[in-house]
Amino acid sequence: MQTALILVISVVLIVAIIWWFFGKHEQAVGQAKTTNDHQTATVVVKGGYSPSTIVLKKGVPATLNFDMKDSTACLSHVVFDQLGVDKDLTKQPVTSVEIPTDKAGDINFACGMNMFHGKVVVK
Ligand SMILES: [Cu+2]
Repeated sequence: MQTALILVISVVLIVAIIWWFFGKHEQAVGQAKTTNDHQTATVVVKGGYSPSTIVLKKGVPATLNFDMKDSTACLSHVVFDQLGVDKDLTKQPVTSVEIPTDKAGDINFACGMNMFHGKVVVK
């Protein structure tokens, strides 16, 4: 009887772990604030990017502010491969990145080790 109980608990744990790593978690989408024909959005960096998807309006100059709240080396840099941007976020509390919005599409960003990902959607 006890063996059966242990088996059940093990299966529940394994399923929970698999869900945690591979499950499709709800991802927050951030909208930019637009003032005087300029849009800004803030991404909080703490154990990942929050929100991890930011929607920007096409044709409106945009600034993405990375609010650094993480002290791990992993997230110390943010890299925009498509833009050729690699910023050190540890120099100041908030680091701004100018995002070109002249054409619609996705612009991906990641930590320096390519472990955490986020994207900017221009539309
Ligand atoms: Cu990393």
